[in-house]
Amino acid sequence: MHRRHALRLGGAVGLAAIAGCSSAGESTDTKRVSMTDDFAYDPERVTVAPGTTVRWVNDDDVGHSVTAYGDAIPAGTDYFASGGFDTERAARNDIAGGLIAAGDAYEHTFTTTGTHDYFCVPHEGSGMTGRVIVRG
Ligand SMILES: [Cu+2]
Repeated sequence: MHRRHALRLGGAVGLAAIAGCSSAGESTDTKRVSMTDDFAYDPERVTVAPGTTVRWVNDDDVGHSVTAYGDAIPAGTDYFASGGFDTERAARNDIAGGLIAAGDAYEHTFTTTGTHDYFCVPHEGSGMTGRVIVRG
């Protein structure tokens, strides 16, 4: 969809169309969170409806992870972490394996209502933490 707009329109008009296209493409089913160069998730806290996919995009030039706190997600919900780890411990033990490279993204679809707290393994000490609240 973006490519089609880009081909049809050139220059600044094309860029504006792409920008408009992009925001229109972010339906209520997807929420974008940026990983920024101040070691932060932006927005740090999002509230979404069940079934929403949160897409974390690394807009920084160093790697970051999205790693759930195993004891700060709703009981019975699947653990989530970039790198596909099953536990927080496994994610902490393989820092490199969970890193999202510059420009890359990680997605997780939230189905369970409640609060989901997560952090970046290498930058937790710098306060790089975030929260997804799923509210029906
Ligand atoms: Cu980080």
